[in-house]
Amino acid sequence: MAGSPSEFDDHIVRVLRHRVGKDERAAKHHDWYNAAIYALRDHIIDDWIDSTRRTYETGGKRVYYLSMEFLIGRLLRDALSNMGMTSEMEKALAAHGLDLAEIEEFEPDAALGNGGLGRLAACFMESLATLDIPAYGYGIRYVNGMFRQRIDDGWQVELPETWLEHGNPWEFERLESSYRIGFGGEVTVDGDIASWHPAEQVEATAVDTPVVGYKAKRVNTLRLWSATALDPIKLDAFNAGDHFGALSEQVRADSLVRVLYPADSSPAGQELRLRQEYFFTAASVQDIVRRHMQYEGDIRTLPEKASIQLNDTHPSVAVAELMRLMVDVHQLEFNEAWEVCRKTISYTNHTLLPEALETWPLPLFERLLPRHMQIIYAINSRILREARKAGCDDGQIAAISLIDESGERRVRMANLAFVGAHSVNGVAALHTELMKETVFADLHRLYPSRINNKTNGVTPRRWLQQCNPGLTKVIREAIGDGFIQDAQKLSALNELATDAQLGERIAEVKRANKVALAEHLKATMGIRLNPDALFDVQIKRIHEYKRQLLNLIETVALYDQIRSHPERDWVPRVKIFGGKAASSYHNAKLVIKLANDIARRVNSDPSVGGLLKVVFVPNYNVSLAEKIIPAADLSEQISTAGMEASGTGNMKFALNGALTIGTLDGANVEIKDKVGDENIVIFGLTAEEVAERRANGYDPRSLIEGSRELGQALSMIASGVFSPDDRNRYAGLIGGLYEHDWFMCAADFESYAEAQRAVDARWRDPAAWRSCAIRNIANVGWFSSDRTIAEYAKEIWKVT
Ligand code: B1N
Repeated sequence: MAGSPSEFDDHIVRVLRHRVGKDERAAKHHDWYNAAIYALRDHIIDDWIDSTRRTYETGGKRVYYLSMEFLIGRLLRDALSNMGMTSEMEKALAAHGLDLAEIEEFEPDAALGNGGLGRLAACFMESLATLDIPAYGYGIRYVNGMFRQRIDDGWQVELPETWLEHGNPWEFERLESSYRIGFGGEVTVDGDIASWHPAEQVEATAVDTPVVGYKAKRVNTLRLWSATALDPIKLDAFNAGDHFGALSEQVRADSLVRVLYPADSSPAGQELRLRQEYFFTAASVQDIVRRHMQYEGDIRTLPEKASIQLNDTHPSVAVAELMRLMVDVHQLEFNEAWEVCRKTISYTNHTLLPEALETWPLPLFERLLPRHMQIIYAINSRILREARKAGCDDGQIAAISLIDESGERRVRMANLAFVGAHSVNGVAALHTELMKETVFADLHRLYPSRINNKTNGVTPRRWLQQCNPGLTKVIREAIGDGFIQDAQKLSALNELATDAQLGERIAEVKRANKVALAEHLKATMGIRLNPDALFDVQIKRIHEYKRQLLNLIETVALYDQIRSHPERDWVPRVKIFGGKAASSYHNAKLVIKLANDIARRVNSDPSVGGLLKVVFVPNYNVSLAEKIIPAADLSEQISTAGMEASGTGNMKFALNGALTIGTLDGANVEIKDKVGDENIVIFGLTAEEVAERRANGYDPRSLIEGSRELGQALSMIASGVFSPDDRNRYAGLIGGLYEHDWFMCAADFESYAEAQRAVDARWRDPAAWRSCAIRNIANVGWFSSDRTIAEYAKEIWKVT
């Protein structure tokens, strides 16, 4: 209570004084923010040290999650909530006239990731701690994470995000955990011992962040590497007057951890990216091996004590680095080392888009990592011999090879990860089946038991309890709070699916969340939204395969219909879009401009009378997702079937009571199985049908010409109705649909539009809509990342 300072309040005030250096009267909000985190951190540290000690004492196996991205977002609410200290903090701050929600807004998002892959890594870290599994996340401490998106006149502009500007109260630099990372140079051989003499070296230093599990059962470590030059300033050069040259090594080191490549589901391709990948992977593998040798003293027992999970191919050079350490440093015989390597490493694939599979030009790889190149050749000759023995023909051998010989020779990182791992998993059932049939077909024939499925999940703590306290309260009152720890307990709601009172309470919470979002968008964008309209949301990276364009075309068709038939009983809709485009992705950026052009026209057209509003929310990130998802009525998951490996936003929306309109793609297929056909709106071609159409000649032009609604919407866009200032702006984008339409917008349009009208019909029956929302919440508990991680633990890592 205000006025009777609790122990925690005293603690915060002490911290404010002694660590932040302010007294209560002088302290600004930002000082209180720091003090609050430092004070909370003190509690976390005790649990952290306990967890670490427990792992050492029990000598258990540790899981190492290597990921180029960790999209963790803000940590304060998450840590408070999992520590069970939220209300204590609220009271302590209130005693000083401060509001926790307001203080929370001072925390920048740790946006060390692009999208789903990075956010998955963050959910996994939370679930690992919650399940009491000793685990380390390993990645890069990017100084500039994901860029900030500004919308200027409808166009995306990228600005650097300086999340570390005011320091980071969550992190601990570990100077004692530093490793030298080499690049270039040459390899010498003495007897049968090879040694690599790099031409350049930088130092990788660990920076640790605690990851708190639910009820603080365990606190694990997220270890991110920063880079420094071995010789930060060359004094002789400096004294000789070469002031820039004297600092050049530090500049080179800085560049390694400067930026996150803003490419999602596409390869970055530059030398700096390969350097980043090797930098963090080598530091992590050396750290793992050092820890193992310190406690076990024998590298051959590594698989009993360590499981290394590769999050996509970005860290797949780990296979060669681990082999190098075992063979060159610990002098294991190659075959024995290969056994150890395979038993330790496992690999997750996140995309089958052919353009997204990482390969590196062989000359570049060899110049940067000459010893690793030799090791890769040695692995390749073993694998190809095995393949010959198994009866593979030349075509199959070429597909299995770690070197792509079809053009300029390139190293295939996915093949390297596949052969170096004992487990290769996909992220949803459909995706895993497609892995076996397409990209990995030949490797799968050679190693038929290696591919397995681990359908993605999301943490119910962040994506229900913390982002939607209103809904959490209603559910708790209905079925108790066991669902926070075991999300499958949400199924108890099934019995209440037609309970009018519960339906009403959930609808009230949804409305309150919509009002809160509308207020936020009013304050940040100046737009006015009707909270009683259907909030229809598509938030995710902008990518042609995700088909924001299909949604926009349908929006235009709807706009046209409303204008022509204003007397009809239209369901008022708010179309919400958000997402970033890779800076070099022309069409994705054009889609953002189109969304904004359509919004400007539609929102100012009096003839639609507020029945339709279009909003493009700038700078979509984790914190915005936490505000938008609880306010959504309809979740757009409309990728071309076969192209979205899983999706995880789809799970978050359903968990918050939104209905899904979606294709049979990625995890949508499994969501449909769990919630039931009646509680999801499915449309469009199946993955099989898409493949078949592509194979047998697909003619979008005749389809477009055969559909009045589609043809009209397209010609409105193409002819400049939404871009009077530049009538040709969209001619190329729309023209492409007539010519090839690789993503099958034309093929799916009719079915999508029809599905949208079915959504309208359902919306008109509030009782039916509410029970459908309840059934979604009740049946998506399986998509908890706790379930996913439990499967990895049991079937891949063999940890309990
Ligand atoms: O990984 C997510 C999935 O839910 C999504 O369907 C999938 O698109 C996403 C290169 C990627 N796949 N590939 C990437 C990210 C960054 C990069 O540089 C590829 N992201 C995904 C989680 O499984």
